[in-house]
Amino acid sequence: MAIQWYPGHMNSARLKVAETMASIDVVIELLDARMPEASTNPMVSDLRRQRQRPCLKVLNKADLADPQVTRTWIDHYNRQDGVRAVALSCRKPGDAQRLPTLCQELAPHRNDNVKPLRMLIMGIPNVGKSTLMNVLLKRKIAKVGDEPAVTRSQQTSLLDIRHSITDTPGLLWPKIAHPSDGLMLAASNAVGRNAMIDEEVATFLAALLLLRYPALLVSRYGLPADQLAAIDAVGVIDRIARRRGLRRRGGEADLEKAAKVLLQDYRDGILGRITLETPVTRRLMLANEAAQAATVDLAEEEAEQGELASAASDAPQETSLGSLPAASRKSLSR
Ligand SMILES: Nc1nc2c(ncn2[C@@H]2O[C@H](COP(=O)(O)OP(=O)(O)OP(=O)(O)O)[C@@H](O)[C@H]2O)c(=O)[nH]1
Ligand SMILES: [Mg+2]
Repeated sequence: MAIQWYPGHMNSARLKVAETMASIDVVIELLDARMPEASTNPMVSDLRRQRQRPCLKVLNKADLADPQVTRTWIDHYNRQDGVRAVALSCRKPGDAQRLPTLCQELAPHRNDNVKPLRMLIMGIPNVGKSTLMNVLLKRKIAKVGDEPAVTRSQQTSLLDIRHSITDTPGLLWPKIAHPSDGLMLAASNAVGRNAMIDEEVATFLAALLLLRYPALLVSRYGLPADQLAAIDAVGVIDRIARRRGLRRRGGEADLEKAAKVLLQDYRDGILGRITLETPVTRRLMLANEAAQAATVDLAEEEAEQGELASAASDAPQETSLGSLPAASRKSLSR
């Protein structure tokens, strides 16, 4: 089931941001360094392009992400025309202090006491926007918390006489196009609890970790390194349940509790530094989805032609692919 979460307050927040966009100079688009593209809200570029506002992409929570992959992402973005990207961790306050200078470079005309530089922080829920605001201001003015939708309204403060900064509520978008993006967002705690099923998200995460970070599963949960090929994602969760003694009343493994353990360990960085997507896996995912969509289109076209042909003919014994019911053809062509 595709994950979607767009509660009413996000729609009001989007309208408010559209209004504020008229009176700011630079957007700081906060992305999650563990999944930069999955955490890219398409509404951010739509909103800022309507007002032609420049944007600094900031890959936050870099302390939790795989440093080698973060470098690849930064190179990837900085090769794109008109894009400037940096990685940082709000856990290292010094990191954030270079942002005003970087933003200033994107809006050189706003550089004096009469025209202070006005920065707007945007991004998905729980990515660290309010934390960044507090770090830049060097005092706690915005409420933060490790759950999505903590901030419910915009808040603007002066950094100094030359810079102002606005924090905004986290925004997702009405239809998350790629199912794996929804799962990555949910795994990283950007989606409300009622919009996801922990076991489903943890199974997705376990499959990804088996593929890309098996050594971290071995060291944290004692998975047998020499038998990993025989363990699947559900097997990982089952193993966590047994190792932690998580059992239901009847004695069987409590997979629901084990799923929560895996998700929390990943979110807290206890498993190690993990990035869920790279520029290469992203390209492959998009190519796979396009190929699947093309197969379905082709099958539907064939179905239509088959129906036309059979309507035009009285021959009862037609056996081509086109004569099968659409649903069977879809599963055959996959
Ligand atoms: N490890 C790590 N945690 C961070 C970082 N930045 C923020 N956090 C944590 O992420 C959680 C969410 O932070 P917030 O600042 O409330 O996130 P937000 O984007 O304002 O969230 P909403 O207001 O819900 O949209 C908090 O637990 C922060 O401590 C970071 O760079 N590294
Ligand atoms: Mg916030």
